[in-house]
Amino acid sequence: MIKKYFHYTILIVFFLVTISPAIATQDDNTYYVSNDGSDDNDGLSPDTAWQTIEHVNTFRLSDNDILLFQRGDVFRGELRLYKTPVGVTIGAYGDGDNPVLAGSIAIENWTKTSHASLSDEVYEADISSMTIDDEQGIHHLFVNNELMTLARYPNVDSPTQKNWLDVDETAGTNGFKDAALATLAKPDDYWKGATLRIRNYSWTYTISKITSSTGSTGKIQAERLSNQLPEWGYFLDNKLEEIDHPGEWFYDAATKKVYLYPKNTQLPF
Ligand SMILES: [Ca+2]
Ligand SMILES: [Ca+2]
Repeated sequence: MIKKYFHYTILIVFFLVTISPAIATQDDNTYYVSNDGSDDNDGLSPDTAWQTIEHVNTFRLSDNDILLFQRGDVFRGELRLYKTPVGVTIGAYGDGDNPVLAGSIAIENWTKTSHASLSDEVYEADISSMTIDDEQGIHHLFVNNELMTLARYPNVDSPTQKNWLDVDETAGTNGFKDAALATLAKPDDYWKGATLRIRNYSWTYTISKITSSTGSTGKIQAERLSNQLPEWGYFLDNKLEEIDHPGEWFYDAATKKVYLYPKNTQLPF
């Protein structure tokens, strides 16, 4: 069972509201939004504040209106402002820390995973009822504001090579080989669909989807690569079966499940 106070959050967009001076002219309306408000209110005073960004999005503001979020509160969702109206000011009211507009979704329905390939330390959550853009997927997973690590190899605490592997030899266009992968003895195409993150110039990294892999030779083929030369560093992530270390996570878009291996400090569930 997940205790209610224990929140997991997927962060897609995260920013603080920039505080702007709220100077009203005669015809402007000022609207208030507060966690303690209600979307049935008129929003026109702190005592009759709206509650949610979702409601703000359904309301058509007029030119030069002012929209104020209560300090100390966190608002979830995406604030959508259009080209019209113009001159809308967004700011804050009340005391305390500046309000946070977190473009994120809280996941609370975690259970121990039943996935046969994963450690029983791993938890999973079905998010099929949530609206996730399949193209975008999930960019980041936070647990109590701590950024988690997309399931990867080598793990972040690997002692050698500072958690990176290095290319042994270039293998044609978009490919390379590494004996360190061959020693893993993974089946062919084990890494297909995972993500390669490789440093291939002094000033750039390339992030590319893996199109095939060969277990016996440690060959990786990716969608687009250049300069994948010996000794350049890389690691592989976005692979479900690589959740084997606390802090790692993965989102399976096909089954709409998020998997997480929580850190000890993030228990209890
Ligand atoms: Ca190597
Ligand atoms: Ca791992």
